[in-house]
Amino acid sequence: LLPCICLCAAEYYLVDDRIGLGRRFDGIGGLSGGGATSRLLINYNESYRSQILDYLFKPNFGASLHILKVEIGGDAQTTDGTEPSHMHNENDENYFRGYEWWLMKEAKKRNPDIILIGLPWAFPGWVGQGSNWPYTFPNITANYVVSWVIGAKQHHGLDINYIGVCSECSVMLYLHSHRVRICSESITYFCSVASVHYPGTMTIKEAMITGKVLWSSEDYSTFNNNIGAGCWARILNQNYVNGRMTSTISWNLIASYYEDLSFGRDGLMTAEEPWSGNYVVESPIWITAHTTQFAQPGWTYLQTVGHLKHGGSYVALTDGNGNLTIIIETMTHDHSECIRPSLPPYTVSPQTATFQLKGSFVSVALTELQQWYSKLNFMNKKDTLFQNITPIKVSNGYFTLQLDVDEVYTITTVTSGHKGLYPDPPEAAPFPKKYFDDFNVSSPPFSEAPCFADQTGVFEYFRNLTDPGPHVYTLRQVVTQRPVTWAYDADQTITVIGDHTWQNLSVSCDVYIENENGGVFLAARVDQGGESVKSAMGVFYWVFANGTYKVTNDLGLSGTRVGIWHTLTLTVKGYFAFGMLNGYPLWKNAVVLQPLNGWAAIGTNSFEYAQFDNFKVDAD
Ligand code: 147
Ligand code: CA
Repeated sequence: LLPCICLCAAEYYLVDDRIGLGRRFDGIGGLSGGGATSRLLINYNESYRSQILDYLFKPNFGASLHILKVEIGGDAQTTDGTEPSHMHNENDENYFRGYEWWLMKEAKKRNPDIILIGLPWAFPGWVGQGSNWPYTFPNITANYVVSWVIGAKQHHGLDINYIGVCSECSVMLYLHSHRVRICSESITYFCSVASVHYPGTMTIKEAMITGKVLWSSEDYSTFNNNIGAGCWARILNQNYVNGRMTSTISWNLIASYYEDLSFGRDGLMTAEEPWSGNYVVESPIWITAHTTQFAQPGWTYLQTVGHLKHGGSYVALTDGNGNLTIIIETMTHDHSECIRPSLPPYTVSPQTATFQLKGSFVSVALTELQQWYSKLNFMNKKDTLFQNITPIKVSNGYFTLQLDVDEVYTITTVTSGHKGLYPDPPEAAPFPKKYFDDFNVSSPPFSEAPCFADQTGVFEYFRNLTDPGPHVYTLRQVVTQRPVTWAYDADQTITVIGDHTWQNLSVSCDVYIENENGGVFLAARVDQGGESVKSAMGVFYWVFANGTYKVTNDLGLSGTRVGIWHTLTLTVKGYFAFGMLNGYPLWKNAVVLQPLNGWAAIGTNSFEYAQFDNFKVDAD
């Protein structure tokens, strides 16, 4: 034994493969969707957009993720917005909507080995054939999901590695157990993989006993500051140590949605300002790198993994060809709580840990190991994030670490680790106060117009071939039936844009009602979206096909007609609002006591077709 000269507690840990190995490591991933969590990412200019993608997916650069899981859009609100379906209607098929195809291709470009997973959260209404149930007609649902997988291959050359095969099960569980049952019951089956959501590092006994491959296929969902990083570091290790889960996937991949929507900034990094180009490589990215850059799917955990005597945990993995990676975390309770489930109390204190390599890892040639180090600070001190520090000396198979609290160490034979760095992106800046979009794009790269974040319904670029001229290129709401979903969608469609702090502004838009009994609105100070879009307040200026209009404070309540274009203008200033129709005042001095701020928005009275053009904002 080595002499122990320090006064602090010193403990020994074995890293040994003589007793056989543990489970296969299946990788670390991020989840785009569930829903619309990558909405703003696509609107970044190059080269910021590529830089962000490199921080996420490029091997030996940043998070270097092994897995990308995406939502199969279902035209429905699934947390931070709606994602478009590849089949809005029974006879419709289009594999160029939304941004998940693009994201998968960008991920593949950077890492051809990345594992792709698709899972639906919700379905277009027709899939339920009148019921709010995706498996009243299981064949329809199955065909719908299979079409997506085939479309991925045919139109994008993408091989989807895993799909929610029992999508009915997952959907049933989403519908029934969402936020209601305890986490251990929310199980989805991916082929031969049993996956749990937010398991709190614990697993169900049955999964341990049967030896079934077990994943935490949705986890994290924590604000991406250092506590979020602490949560992520702890669960990346302990999902295996405590739960024998061999894959952990972060909801979400990247916080690329307006921060005032549900679960703002619960992503591994933040990119919520395409208009400024600002993005933030948050600490969870570097926590991810501690594992992803030094162990790949197909590596195997050793059986010698566990808890440290004075708090924290360690895992060890090998590629079976002599490579060894050990990841150690010492996250304290209060600095590593995740959003859910609650974390039972425990203590962590500074400690000395001596690791003894045994079995195939004792090699006379092995005199040092690469060392990557992070320390999360919580008192205005600078963090150390993923720093390549002096290799650690190994003598006779032993090495010793002085561990403080809230640290992560990777000790490894792998020498390809690298901390990627781009020049700082532009400074953060608010959404422009003056904004205009005429939607005149003849072959748009994405179906959505920049920065509009659909909260119910789907708003797409549209080419109106019957228009005599001024409104050929428009934005059209295309969901005409309530989707099969978790009931978060409003009864009206709505897409929001801008700055949630906007108070006094004028917003104007040409509108075209298509439905005989239809109506559309233009709104300001829309205070809520995401899961609470139904209860959004604001100033809503409605016009209807029968010529009536109204002004309401919420989504629930002119001379306008179906089939012709009108220009609506809504101005809110202090406690008053007024509205114009086709450039003439229609109503004025509507008193607005609250809300005092919020986004601008457009939408429709029901799930109905309608078009919008020349959207314009002028905010103070
Ligand atoms: C997840 C959703 O699947 C995501 O789309 C997103 O809404 C996320 C936000 O935290 O929540 O759903 C949950 C899954 C499991 C639990 C709660 C929410 N749970 O175990 O309590
Ligand atoms: Ca236009």
